[in-house]
Amino acid sequence: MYKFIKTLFLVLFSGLFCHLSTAETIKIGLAGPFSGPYVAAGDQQWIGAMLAVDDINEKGGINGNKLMLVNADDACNPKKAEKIARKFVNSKEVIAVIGHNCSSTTLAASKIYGEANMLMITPASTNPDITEHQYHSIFRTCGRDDSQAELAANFITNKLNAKNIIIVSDGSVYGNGLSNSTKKAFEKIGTNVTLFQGNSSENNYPELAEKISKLNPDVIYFGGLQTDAGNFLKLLRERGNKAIFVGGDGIASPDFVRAAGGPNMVQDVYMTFFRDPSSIPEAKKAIKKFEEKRAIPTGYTLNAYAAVQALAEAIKNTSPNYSKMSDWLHQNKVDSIIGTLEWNEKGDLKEAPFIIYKWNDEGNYEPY
Ligand code: ABU
Repeated sequence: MYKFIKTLFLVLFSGLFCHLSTAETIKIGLAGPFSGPYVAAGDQQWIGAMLAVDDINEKGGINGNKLMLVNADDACNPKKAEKIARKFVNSKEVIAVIGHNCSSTTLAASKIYGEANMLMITPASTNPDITEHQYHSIFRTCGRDDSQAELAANFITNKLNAKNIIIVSDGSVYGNGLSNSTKKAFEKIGTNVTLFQGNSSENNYPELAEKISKLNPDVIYFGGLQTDAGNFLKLLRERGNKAIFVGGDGIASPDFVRAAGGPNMVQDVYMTFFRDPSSIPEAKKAIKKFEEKRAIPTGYTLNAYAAVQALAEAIKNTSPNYSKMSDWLHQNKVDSIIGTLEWNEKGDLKEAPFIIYKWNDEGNYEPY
């Protein structure tokens, strides 16, 4: 069913690409995991960017020129991401890049784009190091893990009143970064963590689920991506473990619910994620358009749309000029469907609040 909806969505949008001649197009790289275990995250980015491009082109494009996406699949693999970045930089085929998606790939590729001063905007990668390198041309339309870690630690301590807390990482760059940030955030507020299972590149999840269940925690904080999180939650629940499960933005995908075994398995699950933009009129319109195309804009779909909007403004206001686009984004605000975007000198959004969400019995998440 999911594959059918995805195919239908791509077919509905495919007209966009057929009508463009090379002379009229401005090509934008779109890099993310379009195959492999993290494809659901890549799909969010893909459909968000596609709808934005479609909407801009429908209104006549930018200064009369149409936009076109050039997709590159990194499969959430840093080596592949580096190869893509080198190709984009050397070929000059694209003017800028939306992506990558996994923090591991964005971190690897951003060094190449950064050295070449090629504009890259990630809609989903939250690892702080990506912007701590302070490359002038690297931006995000999402928040950072140190920020969501603080929110999670405060929520678990003060709202859930948890006393027995366990932190688990999935071993990814994102998961290790987030679980370390969350551990630090607990330390900062004086909350004890019973067990920190972080920084491993491989977990034996069944063994870990046994071990953790015996410790009878109030809360298990999982720093990691949707599929590992879902698989691990399933193992816990199958062992009768009823601990509250808290994750970061990496679980904001229906794939988390699928991996966990369905909506009945995601009860008592909370998540930190980017603030809900659905009350913003432009976001409402976009959400309606997605729904008309039978696509639900989960996770970072709208942030990917916003990344294209930011890029479009930079193109429009610099003619476009390859190196001036980054200057322009550092110096100006952009009205987007997720709110007004304004960046600091690192390329981080000045305002990127996370809020707490809870998963409901239909397997969807909603603001808590
Ligand atoms: N921010 C969560 C998903 C992507 C990543 O940062 O790896």
